[in-house]
Amino acid sequence: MLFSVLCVASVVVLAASEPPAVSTAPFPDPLVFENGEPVETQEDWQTRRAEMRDLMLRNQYGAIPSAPVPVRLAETLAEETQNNGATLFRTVRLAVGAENAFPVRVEMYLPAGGAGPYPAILRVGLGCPVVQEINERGYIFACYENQDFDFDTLGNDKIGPAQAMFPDCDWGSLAAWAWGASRVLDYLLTLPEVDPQRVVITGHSRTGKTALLAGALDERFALVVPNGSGCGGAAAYRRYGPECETLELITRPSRFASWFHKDFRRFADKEPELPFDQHFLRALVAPRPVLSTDALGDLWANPIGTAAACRAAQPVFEFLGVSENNAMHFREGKHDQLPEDYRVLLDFADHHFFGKPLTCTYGEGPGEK
Ligand code: GTR
Repeated sequence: MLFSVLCVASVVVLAASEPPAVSTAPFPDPLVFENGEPVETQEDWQTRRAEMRDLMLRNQYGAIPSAPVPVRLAETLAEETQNNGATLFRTVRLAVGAENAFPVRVEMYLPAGGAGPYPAILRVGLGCPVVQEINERGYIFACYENQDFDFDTLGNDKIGPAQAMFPDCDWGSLAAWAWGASRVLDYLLTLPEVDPQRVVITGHSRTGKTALLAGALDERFALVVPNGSGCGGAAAYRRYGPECETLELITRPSRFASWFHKDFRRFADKEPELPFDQHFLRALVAPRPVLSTDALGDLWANPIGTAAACRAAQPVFEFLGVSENNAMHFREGKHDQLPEDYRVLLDFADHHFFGKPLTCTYGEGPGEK
C-alpha cells in the first residue's frame, strides 16, 4: 500500500507497511494503576496522573527539564496599531536562560484601546488568519517561533538551543517546543493585559501535537486545543484509520524520528505493546477542558484515531465530574487551521470562561462509538 505525502515543493512517496493488525487492541485503562490497583479517590488520580505522565515522557517524548529557567524581555522589536484600530500588535524578543540565554521571537495581538486583563490564546508557531476577530471578541492572540527552541529538521537532526542548554535531557523536538510554550507563558503571565486564569494553548499539525503535550504537562494552561494534531498528538496508535500516518512512518530516521525520544521507534508495528496511548495525554489535561479540532478529510491525521482516543479518555473526565470538558470537533475538509476552527475554539472558550451557551456539538466524531 502506498501513501503519497505532499512535502514543501516535492512529492514524497512513502511505502507504508501493511496496516498493522492493531485496530481492535484494547486501550490501557487510565483509571487502573500499572500494578493493577484501581483509581478510587481524587488523591489516587493525582498519583495515577503522575504515573501516566512519566510513561508518556519516558517512552515517547523524552524528559522535560524541571529546573526553573529565567525568562526576560530582551527587546521590543515593533509596536503598532493594526486592523483599523482593533489590534495593538507587538513583537518582542525574549531571552530564555541565565548565562548563554537564547532569543525567542513572540508576536502579540492585543485588543486595542482597553487595559484588560483579557483571556489569551497562545499558539505554538507563528501566524493566524483571524486576528482581528479574536481581538474583537476580547481575546489576546500570541504566538511564538517554536524553532527558536529546537530546529525542525527532516532527517538530519541538529541540537537546538533548548537541548544545548540541558545536555543531559533526552527530549525530542516536540518536548522542547512544549517546554518552550511554558517559557513563553512565563513571560505572558508577567503582563497586566493577560488574564492568568484564562490562557488557551493551541497549534496545528506538528505544533498541534506540541500544544496538546504542553497543555497536558503545564496546568497553567486553562484550555487545550490541538488542531489537526494526528499521530503523536490526539490520535490513538491503536486505532489507525485509512491512509493515516503510523508510528512506523513518523519515527523513520529520514522523517520525524527527532521529534520523539530516540528509542520510541522500538514500538513501530508493536502498538499493542505501548504502555499508554494518546488518550492518556488527553486525560492528563483533566479536569481542565480539552478540545481537539480536526477535519474529516484529513486522513493522514487519522480522525478515526482522534475520536477513539477522545472516547477512551472520557472515563477520567466522568470520574472527575467534568464530563463536558472532553470535547472534539470535526469539520468537513482538509488539513488546516482555518477561521472556522478558531471560531469553534472561541465559542468553546467563551462557554468555559464566561458561561456563554455552546454553539455546536462538541462530542461527535467518526468511527465506532
Ligand atoms: C507531516 C507529518 C505530520 C504533521 C505534518 C505537519 O509531514 O507527517 O505528522 O505533523 O507534517 O506538521 O504539517
